[in-house]
Formats: sequence, structure tokens, C-alpha cells
Amino acid sequence: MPVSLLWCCLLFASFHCRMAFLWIASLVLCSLWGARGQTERCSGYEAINVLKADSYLIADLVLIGNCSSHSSDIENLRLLVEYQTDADSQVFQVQEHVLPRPRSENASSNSSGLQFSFTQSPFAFSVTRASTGETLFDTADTPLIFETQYIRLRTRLPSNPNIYGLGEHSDDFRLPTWNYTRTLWNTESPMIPNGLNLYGSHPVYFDHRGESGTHGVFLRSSNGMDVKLGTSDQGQQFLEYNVIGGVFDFYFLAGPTPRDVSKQYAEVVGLPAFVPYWVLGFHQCKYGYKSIDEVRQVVDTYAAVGIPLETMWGDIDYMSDHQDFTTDGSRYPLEKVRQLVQSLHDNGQHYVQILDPGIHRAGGYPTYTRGAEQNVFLKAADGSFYRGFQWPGEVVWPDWLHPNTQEWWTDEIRRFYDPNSGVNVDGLWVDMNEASNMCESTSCFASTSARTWVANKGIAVRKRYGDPVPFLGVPERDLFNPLYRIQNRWGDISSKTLWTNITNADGTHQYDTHNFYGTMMAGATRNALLSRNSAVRPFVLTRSTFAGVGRVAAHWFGDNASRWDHYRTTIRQMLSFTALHAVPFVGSDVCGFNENATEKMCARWALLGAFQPFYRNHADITANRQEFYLWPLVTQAAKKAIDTRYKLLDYMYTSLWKASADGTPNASPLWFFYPSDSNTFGIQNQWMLGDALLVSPVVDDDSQSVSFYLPDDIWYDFWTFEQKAGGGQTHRLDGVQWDEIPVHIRGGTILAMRTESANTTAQLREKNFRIIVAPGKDGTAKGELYLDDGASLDVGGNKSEIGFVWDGQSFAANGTFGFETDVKVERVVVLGGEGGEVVTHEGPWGLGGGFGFHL
Ligand SMILES: *[C@@H]1O[C@H](CO)[C@@H](O)[C@H](O)[C@H]1NC(C)=O
Ligand SMILES: *[C@@H]1O[C@H](CO)[C@@H](O)[C@H](O)[C@H]1NC(C)=O
Ligand SMILES: *[C@@H]1O[C@H](CO)[C@@H](O)[C@H](O)[C@H]1NC(C)=O
Ligand SMILES: *[C@@H]1O[C@H](CO)[C@@H](O)[C@H](O)[C@H]1NC(C)=O
Ligand SMILES: *[C@@H]1O[C@H](CO)[C@@H](O)[C@H](O)[C@H]1NC(C)=O
Ligand SMILES: *[C@@H]1O[C@H](CO)[C@@H](O)[C@H](O)[C@H]1NC(C)=O
Ligand SMILES: *[C@@H]1O[C@H](CO)[C@@H](O)[C@H](O)[C@H]1NC(C)=O
Ligand SMILES: *[C@@H]1O[C@H](CO)[C@@H](O)[C@H](O)[C@H]1NC(C)=O
Ligand SMILES: *[C@@H]1O[C@H](CO)[C@@H](O)[C@H](O)[C@H]1NC(C)=O
Ligand SMILES: CC(=O)N[C@H]1CO[C@H](CO)[C@@H](O)[C@@H]1O
Repeated sequence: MPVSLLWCCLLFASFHCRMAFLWIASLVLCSLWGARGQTERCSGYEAINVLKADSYLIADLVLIGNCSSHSSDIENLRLLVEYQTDADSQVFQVQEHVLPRPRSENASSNSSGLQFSFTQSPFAFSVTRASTGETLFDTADTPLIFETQYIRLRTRLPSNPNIYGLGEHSDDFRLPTWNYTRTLWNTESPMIPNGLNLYGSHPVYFDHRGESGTHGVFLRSSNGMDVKLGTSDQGQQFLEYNVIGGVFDFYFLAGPTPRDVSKQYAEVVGLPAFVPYWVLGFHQCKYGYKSIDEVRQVVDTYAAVGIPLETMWGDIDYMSDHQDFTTDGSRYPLEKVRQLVQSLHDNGQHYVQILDPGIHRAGGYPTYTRGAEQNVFLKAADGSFYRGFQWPGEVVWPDWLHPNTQEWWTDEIRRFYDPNSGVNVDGLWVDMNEASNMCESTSCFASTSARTWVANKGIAVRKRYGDPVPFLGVPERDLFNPLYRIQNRWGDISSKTLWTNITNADGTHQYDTHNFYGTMMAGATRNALLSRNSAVRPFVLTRSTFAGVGRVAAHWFGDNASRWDHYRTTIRQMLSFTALHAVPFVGSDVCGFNENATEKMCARWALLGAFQPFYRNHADITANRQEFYLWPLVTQAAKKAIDTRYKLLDYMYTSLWKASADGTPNASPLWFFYPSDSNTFGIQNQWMLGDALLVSPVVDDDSQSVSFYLPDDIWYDFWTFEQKAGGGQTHRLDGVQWDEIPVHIRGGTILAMRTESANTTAQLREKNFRIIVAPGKDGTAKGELYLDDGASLDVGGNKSEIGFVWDGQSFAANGTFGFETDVKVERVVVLGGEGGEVVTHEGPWGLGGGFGFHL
């Protein structure tokens, strides 16, 4: 019975292990649906027939004692430590086109920063850091369980470990390590509760060990899972994967610095897409704008009060009966929507609309009719379209794995968003794509029959299990009620979403692919926007995410509430995505989505959001209006926040460009910069924006005081340029006004800022620069500035990558200068002179080539 377990280990500084197995259909699985607790007698596998060479290792693994804890054991496995290898297998693996693997390179095991070793019986393995011999991953304490619907593997951790990641969650940034379960199962999650699964799944964690380094572990799996952190009876700290299918397909990321791990992870899941410049502007949205006139009023009021509004958004209000690709004839007549979009564009502003995956199942609705004709919707057992409940009522859902779906979706988008006859949007927003099904339980339309007209069109009932095809998933599993129940916040895995026993068009099942449904929708939407205009960078915002989603979309943190604790939560949610999950363009619903915002909270949030990548005010239909102009304090705070953000916009743009170029995080926790300072490991209310700015907002409810930590370094107050020795101490600031947010410049950096702000980002691009030099302890500093046209997908050589260097005596700007611009550097301001003096060197200097000066 040639059942094999496959491992791959490779990579430059990193180390990659892949475990898969080949399951042969003729191996009849005994139906041993054993009770829980039987895991104790199970003793895992023994490795035999070991064959070792420099670049690979092969062994057979045979089951020693039955586990059969939640499904049937796979009795014979093969271990193969090698470079990327393809093995036919029936066990589900994430499709290559959904999450491409990194290109394999023939690294020799001795050139890897990590070393793999194993014991034969019972089979266990460990990963060590080659340079220090430190053990990073060690499965020796518990036997490996490898069943058809339950795989388990536990690794030892040091005591009191610093573990981060495993999003999406709203828990502490540094994860609790006692009796803690992170469930990864994408779901509708109003109010983003703590301790429960939210909209996205990112099975990667960072293990930070201070001076001895940081490493990461990515499990390339889309199956539902509980990752448990706890302490065994013997007092051993562990992390344990409990997954309801698929394979163990691990990537070990060697670091050794935290930023190295971020970059290595981005290499594995794909570098994030670069965003157009305009998306860094300020956005306004509200569910509940009753008509297009109301929307226009909001746009006009922002202009009248002088708060720069870059982008107006359309939530589901614009639709007729909540149907995608329609406008409500009386409240949002198409002509008036077109006029609004045109006037926004005339002012250099932008417009984005929402789309949901639930397609109204209504005969006269062309989007549905065309989709049905092309057979793009998911099917129930009898071959009729699987039905559920969403905003429009009874809906069907696209099967993103069907070969016609992209074409149908692109066509719908190109029809409705035709610049000449439709709504000329600048970007799209995909929501409810977990997918959210408003059925409270699994019961809506449960008794599907093939009575629909769809069946009359001759749509064949899918052949469910035919000849074995690679990676479709082991047949005859219970895809509806697996015995191992992950701790999904809604109970059954099919609750409030699509039934997990649905077969996708490629033969896989929702059971295995659920977690990337939303990411596929986001990707299809990006492709559609590219087809509509292949010259510019598309912008897609998605609620549901999966590992690698940064390649196709931005993300907001979903339906939070107007509460102080959610204001604080945005910081750690942002850090998880930007620093750990390779999704740089993220933000919260500023001032909160659900419930009513208050003046002081909204003022603080306007400032907080301005220093986070995606900056959008958004409220629910049941919440009061919360546009920034509604309260005096908020107006004042927002004006200052946007003014400052816009001056810093090219700094933020440069950091987003770096993130898309090599995975460098654009926003990071303090420990990424001070990895040896253990005081920083648990900090989750401050963050580094790019390399130079430390943001330390007031976080307590209705407070004007803040305590913040400054690591041992030189810091400069961003607002006053006053120098502050950090000293590794907590500082307290009282009397922080409602339009103030403490920000510090880290010594050793150079910051390029526009000299003034503007009403739109298009106008901003005409403003000159002022360069701030903030010398570090050794008196030197460096920084960079990236410039291009802000929009083209392919800028070719029309870009400038400028490096700034200050050596204490002279300033130099060098690099490439392919972007033509009349914008100049007006002056260079050097901080930190004798007695805190600030010295200004007047230009101007053009940005067509290098420049500099000596003291
Ligand atoms: C596991 O249990 C099944 C059913 O009881 C039995 O047929 C099989 O031989 C057992 N395998 C091992 C390795 O003990
Ligand atoms: C890796 O090794 C395989 C097998 O020896 C070889 O075919 C392939 O070209 C090598 N790839 C690289 C990038 O060297
Ligand atoms: C790695 O091992 C191979 C073969 O054993 C040897 O030729 C090579 O020099 C080694 N490389 C390093 C960096 O030690
Ligand atoms: C562990 O957590 C679970 C779920 O939150 C809880 O029910 C249980 O009481 C906790 N166990 C202990 C020993 O605290
Ligand atoms: C920005 O808008 C304000 C308020 O509408 C207006 O007074 C000002 O002239 C505008 N600035 C520019 C540069 O257009
Ligand atoms: C999924 O399971 C439910 C409950 O057993 C059943 O009613 C339904 O027909 C199944 N659907 C598919 C597509 O197998
Ligand atoms: C929000 O305010 C409105 C009107 O002021 C009120 O009717 C509603 O109950 C408030 N909502 C909450 C959640 O407090
Ligand atoms: C770069 O700019 C030149 C001159 O403006 C233009 O001809 C060329 O098409 C641009 N290249 C790209 C890739 O946009
Ligand atoms: C960098 O720029 C300075 C000032 O223009 C110039 O003197 C120097 O030669 C440049 N260095 C390099 C490496 O290009
Ligand atoms: C309970 C709750 O607030 N649910 C909200 C979930 O999110 C949608 C929009 O995405 C709101 O319309 C719901 O009211």
C-alpha cells in the first residue's frame, strides 16, 4: 500500500518542510469513529527504511498503535525531506493556483539556516537553528496523529514564550499561552469578540526569543483548525495543531530578525500588491445613506468645512433590493450616481462601491440569469443551485473554482462599471465573503429539490466521487459533522456559512476550501478590475482573508463598534496584518461601525486612523451619523490629522512600496526594532509607522493622559522636534488635547515630508518636500523616498528610488531618478544640534538627480 508522507526542506536562509501523503482509494478505512480520549493509547509512527543524502531524506512511516481518535488513521506514510516535489495524493492540499508555492531552489541542507533531524520510533522531528543549535520546533512529546479528518502535531515551546500571529483575532498581540485556543475558520463576526474566530485565517506564528532571534512557522493549510497554546501536565509549554483535514505542509522561516521573518513569510505566500497613491487619502462611508442626494450632501459638507475628502463609498444602500450590479431607481437613480461620480472625478476625488457574493435568486435578475446559464453557482446534492439567505433574500453563491466564474464576474463588473454608461468606480469593496449566510442554523432551504428552472436547463448532477484525482480530499469523509469539532464561534462548521459538504467545480469541497472563499472573490474582483483597465493598479478591499490575500486586496477589520476598547484593538489588529500576515494596507472603521460614536472618542479615532494605512470613517445603518464635521472637537482633530497624514503621505507610500517590493512591514511593533528589549515584547498600544515614526496614542477611555514607552535610543518629538533620550523608560504625558496624538521620530532616520497639505492627493503631488534629518546616537541618519506617477501598474523606469544619507557633516541624496517631476526639495532640516538646535539648510534642489551639501 504505497501510502507516503512527504516532506520538503529547502530555501535560502529559511527552511521549508512539506508533509503530504498519498492515500490509495483501495485502502478501505475501517470505520473506527472512536470516542475522544483514545488518543492516549496511540503511539504514533515509526520511521523505517531511512535513506539519507545531502539534499534529501526518505523514510517510510508505519503506524505503531491505533489513534483513530476522530476518524480513521492513515496506516502507512512516507517521509521525504527534499526539495519541492509533486506527489499524487487524494488528501486535500490548497490548490497551487489559489496559493502558489515559492519557486524551489536546490539548497543544500548544510547551507540552510535551520537543520532538520528526527527520531525513528516513535517518529518525531525537530528543527534547530544551525548557528546556535537552539531547538525551535520539537514534536517529541506527543505522537503524530494522521487521520482522514483529524491531524495533530504538537511542538514544545520555551516557557513564557513570545508568540504572535495566527490571525485573524482581536486578542492580545502577544498571544496568551495558557489554556488558549485560536480557531481558524472564517466567519461573520459582528462586534469582533475576543477569543473567537473572526473573518480571516492566517496559520502563521512568530516565535520571538529576544537576543537569540525570531523565527516563524507557516502551516500551508486552509482546513479548519484549533491551534492550542498551553502547558502539559509535565509543565512543558506547547503549541498544538488540531486540524480537520489536509496535510502538514510547513514552512519554517529562519529569521533571525523579526523583519527577516516578515520578509520570508511574504516570499512564501506572495508579495503584497502595491496600492495606488489615492487610496492613502481619507475615505468616508456609511451604511444608511438613504439617497444619492444625501451622499452628495456629505461630499459637499466635507468641502464646505474644509476637511479633505478623497473618496466617497457606497455601501449596500445604492442597490435595488440589495442586488449586486443594480442601482435603486428612486433613491439612487443611475444618472444621478453617474453625475456624482463625474463631479468627484472632476475634483480629483474617488468613488468605491460594495459587492456581496450572495446573488439574488430571482428569474428576472440578469446577473443571476447569466450566472445560471454559465453554471457558475455552487450546487446542492441534487445538482440544483445551493441556496441560502443574504441581504437580497434567497441567494445563490458563485463557485470561484468553476472555470466560467471569472469570466462571468468580469463581465458583470465590466457591464455595470462601464465608464461610459455605468458607475465609473475607482475601486471595489467585497463584503460578506466568508461567505456569510444569514441562516441562523444550517436549516434554511434545507430540503432543496431539483424543481428549479436551472435543472430544466440540463445542469447535470455532479458526479461526486469518481476516479481518484489528486488532492481532492479523501473520499467518504463526514464533511458536515466531523467528529473533531473545532471551536467555531457558531458551533457547527456549516453554521452561518455555506454547507461544508458542497462540492466545488474542481471536485474539492467547501470543507477544505472554506477558508479561502473570500480571498478567491477578492482575487476574481481584482482580475475583473484589471480587465476593465489594465493600465492602473486595482484597488480591492475585502472583509474575509486567507494567507496570501495581500497579493490581491486590502482589508479592514470588519464590523467593530464605537467603543474605546475597539479603538485600542485596531492597533494590534493592524500590527498582526502588517507585520505578521503580509497584508500592508489595512485599517479599522474609524469612529466605530456599530453603535453610536461620541465626540471625544471620534476625535481620538480620527487621529489614530490617520497614522494607520487605510483611513476610512464608516458606520452602520443603526448607528448615528459620525462624519468628521458633526462635532467641533472632531472637526478640529480631523483637520489636523489629515493635514499631518498628507504631509507624510509619501513617507507612507514609500513604506507601502517597500512592503510590496520585499515584504518589509510598513507598520511594526516596537520589538521589531528593539528585539533585545524585553519591555517591548508585550506592547500593543504603540507602533512604528515605517522606520522613523513611533505613534503612542492616548488609549484610555475619555482620557487626556498617556503612558508610553521609549526604548533606549534618541527620540525627537514629531511636533516640536524636541530631543528626548528614550532611556528604556515609560513616559507619562498629561493634558493631551483632543486634537493631539504623541508621535516621536526615531533617531537615525530621515523623513521626506510635503511642505504643505492639500484638499486631494492629486493636489498634494504638486507640493514640494521638506526633509527632516533625525540623527541617531552615532550622529548619522538615513532614509528613503520612492516616487512614481502613483497609478500605473507598470511604471517601467519612470520611478525614483532615492536614498538619503547624513553622516554628521554632510547630506547626500542618491539613487535612481527616473520619475520626471517639477517638485523640489525646498529645505533640509537637521535636528539634534548642540543644545537641541534645529538647523535649516535652504534649497531648493530638483528631484531629477542626486544632490547634497557639506557643513
Ligand atoms: C487498528 O485497528 C483496526 C481495527 O480495530 C485493526 O484492524 C488494525 O489492525 C489496527 N492497527 C494497528 C496498527 O494496531
Ligand atoms: C534542482 O535539482 C533538480 C534535480 O537535480 C534539477 O533538475 C533542477 O534544475 C535544479 N534546480 C535548480 C534551480 O538548480
Ligand atoms: C555542504 O555539503 C556538501 C556535500 O556534503 C559540500 O560539498 C559543501 O561544501 C557543503 N557546504 C557547506 C557550506 O558546508
Ligand atoms: C480553559 O478554557 C476553557 C474555554 O475557555 C474553559 O472552559 C476552561 O475552564 C479553562 N480551563 C481552565 C483550567 O481554566
Ligand atoms: C481646499 O478647500 C478649501 C475649502 O473648500 C478651499 O477654501 C481651498 O481653497 C482649497 N484649497 C485648494 C488648494 O484648492
Ligand atoms: C449535506 O449534508 C446535509 C445534511 O446531511 C444534506 O441534507 C445535504 O444534502 C448534503 N449536501 C451535499 C451537497 O452533499
Ligand atoms: C444611538 O442613538 C440613537 C438616537 O440618538 C438612539 O435611538 C439609539 O438607541 C442609540 N444606539 C445605541 C446602540 O445606543
Ligand atoms: C515612461 O515615461 C516616458 C516619457 O514620459 C513614456 O514615454 C513611457 O511610456 C513611460 N513608460 C512607462 C512604462 O510608463
Ligand atoms: C551621492 O550624492 C552626492 C551629492 O550629489 C555626490 O557627491 C556623490 O558622488 C553621490 N554618491 C554616489 C555613490 O553616487
Ligand atoms: C450585529 C451586527 O452589527 N451586524 C452587522 C454586521 O455587518 C453588517 C454589515 O457588514 C451590518 O449590516 C450588520 O448589522
